[in-house]
Parts: sequence; structure tokens; C-alpha cells
Amino acid sequence: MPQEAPARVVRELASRGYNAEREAVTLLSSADDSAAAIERVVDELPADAFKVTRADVEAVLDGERGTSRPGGGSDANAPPPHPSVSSGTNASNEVDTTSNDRNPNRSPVETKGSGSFERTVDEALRSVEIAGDVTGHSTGTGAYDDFVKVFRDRYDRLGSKLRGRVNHRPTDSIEDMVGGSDVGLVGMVNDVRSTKNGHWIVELEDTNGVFPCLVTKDRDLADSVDELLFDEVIAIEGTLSDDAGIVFVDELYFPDVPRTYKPSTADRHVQAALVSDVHVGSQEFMAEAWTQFTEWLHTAEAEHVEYLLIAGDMVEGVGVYPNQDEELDVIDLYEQYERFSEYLKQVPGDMEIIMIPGNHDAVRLAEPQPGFDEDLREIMSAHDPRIVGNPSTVTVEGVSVLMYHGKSLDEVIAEFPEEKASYDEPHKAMYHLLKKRHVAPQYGGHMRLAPEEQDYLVIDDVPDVFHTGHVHKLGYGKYHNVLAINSGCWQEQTDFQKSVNIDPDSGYAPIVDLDTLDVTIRKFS
Ligand code: D5M
Ligand code: FE
Ligand code: ZN
Repeated sequence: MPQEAPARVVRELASRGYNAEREAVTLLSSADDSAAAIERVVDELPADAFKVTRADVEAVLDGERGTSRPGGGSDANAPPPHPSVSSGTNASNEVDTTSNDRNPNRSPVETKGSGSFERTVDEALRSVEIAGDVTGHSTGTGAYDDFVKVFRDRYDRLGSKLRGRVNHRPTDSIEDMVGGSDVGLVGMVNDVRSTKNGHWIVELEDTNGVFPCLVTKDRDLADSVDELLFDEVIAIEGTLSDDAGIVFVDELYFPDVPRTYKPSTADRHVQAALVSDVHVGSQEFMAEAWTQFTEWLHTAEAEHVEYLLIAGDMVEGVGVYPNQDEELDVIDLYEQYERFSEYLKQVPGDMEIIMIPGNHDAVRLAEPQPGFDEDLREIMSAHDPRIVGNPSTVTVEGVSVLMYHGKSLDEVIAEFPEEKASYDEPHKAMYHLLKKRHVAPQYGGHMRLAPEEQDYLVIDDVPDVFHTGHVHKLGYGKYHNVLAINSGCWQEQTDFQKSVNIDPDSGYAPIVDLDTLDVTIRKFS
């Protein structure tokens, strides 16, 4: 029988619920009859095992040779295919002493190039901390008061970043000031409208009321008006009109990231793969590309890739978009997660996986989205991923990574001029979220917001890396030294995407050096 490709062995084992050591895979794929060997190995595994080791495979392969040795008679005389406990070890010992090519310390297949590499990692060097995760803390009931609370929290936290820049006057006291006074105001954008002369009125709201602010079209500032989203918090400085009815804006400030921001880096050479939008269960899910990726993770080239971050849309989900069921490969939602878990098992067992949900996942759509519930965690437990909410800040060996699925990017791209944000350059849309220090400012429209005690969507601390997905386009770059990466996807173009001319970047894995924040893009399709 021809030798099986390691990928097929991995898939076979995964479909039975097992992860495998690399050497176990290479041994199985070079076995005389891989399919039978897999069956035997799986049969012999203890009930609580989820990983196939080299020793497991050797025990079986050696046992098989033992039973078919010349003089051993026909199969009828051989031990039964499901031997009792004693036969496994005995057979193994027998063959170990009589054969050179099954030396457990130096398996011959180990030298066969790319497939034979064994990762050596020191898990003690790792560290992962999670912050800003709503999971387990959700209190919102959806009542009006909750919305007041969350917007108040947003205003307070983003406002405090702006108070140092302007001398804030509460809106209700401005109208009592003398015309011509200098005015500073920190407010949430309540409305943006143009006047008949082509100027802009930006209505800002604070805790006391609203006040109109005029940006004239001939000012450079008019360019910033293009970038405003409702409900974001900004500050302005200007001059009060003679009748104290409006402020003529001279300066406009976003909370922003300081230009001098110095990101933290890891103390050793270690890498993270940043992916998203796997969409298992969709007919367009690219199983081959994913398997190529996970196979690559087993090679020497990927030895330093110790973290895998997945920014949402693990599965295709059910009923996410109209007529989506026509493109489903797996109809049942739980089955989709079971499949997804199989694909996770292809990832080297030592790797640390951290994931957040997206809009296709089986959690509430309103953001912040809590991490998966107990049932789904159980289904995905084989590789023991860390499951956190969307968004969350994951600090990996000192490097803080703000993970956010990216639903708001659709809105930023739709509302901003092409040169400021587009599907072809999704990282530029991310820059605006960093500038606003909020991952999804605009409530209503496309965005659903779950009211909580605090606004989990505020970017309180500047992250070192900002990781999103959702728009299925690959793009990365630095904004004030913060690395912004929008990972592509593992799904081919869907009919919907065809109809709106979205050409997805499928089968890419951006790899980040955590010691330098350099990025390498790997393609697997
Ligand atoms: O979204 C992938 C991208 O495609 C994202 O930019 C939204 C867009 N998309 C995909 N399907 C639809 C439908 N049916 N309506 C509107 N926008 C859509 P994802 O969330 O991964 O499907
Ligand atoms: Fe997606
Ligand atoms: Zn999405």
C-alpha cells in the first residue's frame, strides 16, 4: 500500500478525536498499511487518551510485525486483533531487541525531511494574561438605565484622556459665557450635519447637555469631520460666537495613541500566528489550506511559533445572513464546532491557542461578546484553548495584543472616504479605531451594543498589537508604533461576497515575532 501523506493521517486521527505527536504521524504514514495501523493504534489507546504518542504507534507496529513473523503460522494462530494488556508490551519488547530500525530513540523516518521534525519548546518560558474580558461579568439587562451607564462610562474614560488637552467647560455653562470667549469642550459626537454653505456642525454632548460646534469648510479641520463617527468622544477648542450660541472650532482632538508610544516586546525569540475567520461548516471552508498551515506548524521553520491567536468566526454558524443555509456544508451548529475542534487538533499539542468569538459564532451578537459557553468549551476542549470574550486584551510574554473580531470595520469602511479606509487596506480602518481609542464607537447602524456596567469596547491602555479579522482581507501596518493586523480568512469567496465584489484573502497566516514585532506572511493555498 502506498505511503499515506502525513496530513491524511492527521485528519484520520483527528476525525476520531485524537491529537498526535509528530513522530507518531510520521511512523503511521510510513507504515506498510497506514489505514490498518491507525485502526490498531486507536483501538489500543486507553479510554482517557487524546494524544497518540510515538510509543503508542511503536507498540502497535512492533506488535504487528511480531504476529506476522515467519513460523508464526497463519493469522488464525496470531493473537486476536484486540489483544489483552499483556501482548502489547511483550510484543514491543521482543521486536525492540531484534530489530535496529525501530529504535525508539532514533526512528528512521525521523530523518525524512520536512515531515520528521520534532518541536522542542520550553513551556515554562511562556506567559499569558487576559484583561478586559466581559466573560463571566456580564450584568446588562438591556434596560434604558444600562445604556445610560455604559455611555457614561465611555464618556468618563475617554474624556479623561482628553481633559489634559483642553480646559473643559460643561455644555450648560457655555451659553452663560461672554461672546468671544475661548472654549474647550470634551464631548460625545451626538450629530454631524452640513450647513447650506458647506460648513459642518458637530453637536457634542457631555453629561450636562449638548452644544453645537461649527467647523468651517476652509479649515484643515474639515478633513477630520470626515473621520467622525457618532458616539465617539473627542475634544475641541474654539471661540464662542457673539450670541454664545455656537463654538467656532479651532482645534479638534481625538483620544489617540501618543506618537511616541513604545511597544513592549518579548524577552526571547518567540512567535505568534494571528488568524481569524476559519468558517468551518461552510462549503467554502478551505480544509486543505488549513491542513497545510497546521502541517507547517509542525516543521522546523515554525518551531518558534508557540502561540495561535484566532480572532473570531471559528465556524460558519447558522442563520447569520439570509440564505446562508444554501452554502452550509455542516447544517448543525454543534457539529460545526465539533469539526472545528478536529481542525484545532491538527495544531501542535504544545501550542497555546487563544480565541475570541465573532459574529458567526454561537454567542450573543451584541458586543462585548462573552467567550463560548460551557457546552461549546467542552466540544472544543481537546486542544485546551483559552476562550475569552470579544474584545479581550491578551498579553503574551509581555506583548499586549488587543483581539477584536472587527465587525465595526465594515462601518468605518462604509462611512469613510476610500483613501482613509477600504477593504483593500483594512489596517487603515483599524488605525482609526486606535485613534478613537474605541473598537466600535458607533451604536445603532451595523453595530449592536450590549449595555454593561462599563464600556468594554474602550481601548483604555494602548496595545502593542491590535488584531482583528471579519472583513476577510489581509492587511497590516503600524500606527504610532502599534502593530495593526487584520488577518485574512480560511474561506473562499462566498456568493454574497461575489455579488458585492469582495475578493477575500484566503489561506494566509501572519506570523508576528514577539521580540521585534516584525511580521511574516505565510500563504497556504
Ligand atoms: O464577513 C465577511 C465580510 O463580508 C464582512 O466584511 C461582512 C461581509 N458580508 C458577508 N456576508 C454578508 C451579508 N450577507 N451581508 C452583509 N455583509 C456581508 P463575515 O462576518 O465573516 O461573514
Ligand atoms: Fe468572517
Ligand atoms: Zn465576521
